[in-house]
Amino acid sequence: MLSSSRHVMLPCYSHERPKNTQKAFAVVRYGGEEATLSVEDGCVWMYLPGPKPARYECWRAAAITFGEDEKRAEDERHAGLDDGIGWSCAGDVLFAGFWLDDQPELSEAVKRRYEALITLCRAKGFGHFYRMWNYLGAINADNAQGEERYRDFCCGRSQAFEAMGVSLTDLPAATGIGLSTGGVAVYALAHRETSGVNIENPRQLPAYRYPRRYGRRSPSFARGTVMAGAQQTVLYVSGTASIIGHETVGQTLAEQQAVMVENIQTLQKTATEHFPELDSVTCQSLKIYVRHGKDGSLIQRAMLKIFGGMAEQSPVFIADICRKELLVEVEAVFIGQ
Ligand code: 3EB
Repeated sequence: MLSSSRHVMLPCYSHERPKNTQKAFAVVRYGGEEATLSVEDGCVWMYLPGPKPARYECWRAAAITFGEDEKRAEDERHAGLDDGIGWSCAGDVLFAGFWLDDQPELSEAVKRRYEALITLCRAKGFGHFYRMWNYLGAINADNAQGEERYRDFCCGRSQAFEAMGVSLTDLPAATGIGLSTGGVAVYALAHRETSGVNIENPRQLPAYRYPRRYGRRSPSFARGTVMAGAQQTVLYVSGTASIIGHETVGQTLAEQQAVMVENIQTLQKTATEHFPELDSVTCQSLKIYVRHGKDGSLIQRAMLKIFGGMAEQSPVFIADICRKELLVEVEAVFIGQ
């Protein structure tokens, strides 16, 4: 029987602008003043403003099932910029993202852009989202109505998923983090056939069930997604912070780090119940967000020691985090085989 190959996208980080983007679906740059979106030679370029030096995140496809139709992965990428959404796809994987200019209130505009993103991905044949990122300027500031911009954003995102018929248990893993300036940058990894298997952390309430005191609408994301293949299984861990149940725990960096690490480990352990191959994993990458730059190297050293992986693949970003009291948040990609 002909077995068909399956792919996912993986990030590769560099200080230098990636030279060979022949097979890249997207390059996201963090740092600098520019807030732009463009598509060139089949690759989406997204520039997010932030402290320098800049870091580049380059997205390429990796096979998790090596099928007899592997050449499909070598298919020419199709890419474009439609309705303000930059997209690039080949075979079974697609990257798509947009920039939303800053608005006095976010929810309505976020709802419309999210709906447009979901509509476009579905129209291209990639209706399954397995990982998303959300970057918001002034994330902890209040809007004109006195509502925190993160909560305002969460409302529009939640309404969009609901309107598009994405059920709470099918939400992708995600990150929601601040940007130094500007509106909202969103990008997504979508798949032709599967959005993977969602994993929740038994120590944490699912974010989509957070009580009303955290906002009109709960944050829409899963704690993690597993994309399983015959040869490799990838666990995408959402932005993870020092939250137990729905409450922030710990005031110091050390306390928050300990709870956060345990949350990531618990998520991996829970994923292992369904995917034993995740029992022993390689850390493909980490993205470390610290509220205060001075905490960066300490956290990075600790994370590399605990999770392994390469420093180059575990960049630190100085950013505001969606709860004012949170000092650190970490996301991860683990690979088991
Ligand atoms: C939390 O657990 C911390 O709004 O997309 C982590 C990951 C967080 C994603 C999002 C928010 C988001 O609630 C914050």
